[in-house]
Amino acid sequence: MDPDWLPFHPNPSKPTINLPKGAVDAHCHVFGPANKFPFAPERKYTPCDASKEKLFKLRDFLGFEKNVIVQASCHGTNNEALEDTLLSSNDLARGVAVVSPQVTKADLNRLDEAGVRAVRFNFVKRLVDNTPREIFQKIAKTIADLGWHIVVYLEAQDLEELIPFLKSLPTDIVFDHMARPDVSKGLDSMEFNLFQELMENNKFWCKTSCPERLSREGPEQNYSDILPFMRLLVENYSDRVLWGTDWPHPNMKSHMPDDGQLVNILDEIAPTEELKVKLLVENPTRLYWDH
Ligand code: 0GY
Repeated sequence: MDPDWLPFHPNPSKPTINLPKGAVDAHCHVFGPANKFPFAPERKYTPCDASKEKLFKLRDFLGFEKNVIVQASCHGTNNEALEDTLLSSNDLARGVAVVSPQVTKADLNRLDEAGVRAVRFNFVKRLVDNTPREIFQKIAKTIADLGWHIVVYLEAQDLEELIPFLKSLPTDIVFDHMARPDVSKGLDSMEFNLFQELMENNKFWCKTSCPERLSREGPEQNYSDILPFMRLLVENYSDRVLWGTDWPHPNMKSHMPDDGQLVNILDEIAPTEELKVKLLVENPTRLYWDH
């Protein structure tokens, strides 16, 4: 692993809030193990191993029932670790894959069978090389036939330029981590207003996740500066929001979050039982299991 890599928390605290039955951690990853599922040669970072066994143990410990596992850039377009995890999950996991334009119908059908329901388009420059839009368009067209959707990872400053492209895609779109708002610009920034305008359109969903990446205040202040962003989206778009731990928290440099603390934050951003059920159960179930 990279010399400055921060491994996931060795013993997170037990959440003090109760999660609703059937709760889904809708954004997490598996890494390797590298001796079985090597990382991609084109990767921008080399993480620690984060196995399916550790992920399932954390799921149970935190009180979740299911996972949505997102293919991370360090595995490139080789989805074998993801597929292996889905197949050993007892139908308790679904996947978001990353595929190349050469992907065959047979590959897609096999991934679908294993539990993949989406592809991810990554626009974060520190994580991936640029992919021409025509290639994403081609992939989008192919996966739309399967009833899959598209998950996009981008940063707030790149949103405006990408809007026409995102609107042109033929499936629902899910934004990772609220499209990474800049907390220092406040709730009323041009970028966050644009993002909310997009969210008015039923085609768009978002994950109200990753306070640990977006907060400037950090865990000592319970990430309080980013919580108003999360809560606003949960309250205003309650039928199209998802939540995830982001375990094992790749590329965190400032600190490694305690997953139990991240779960407790749900009480701040989804303060009623009704909002929690939508965010953690109904929405992810509709998108990943009812399809
Ligand atoms: C996340 C965030 C990050 C990494 C990746 O695919 C990835 O490598 O998504 C990040 O570094 O911000 O969602 O895991």
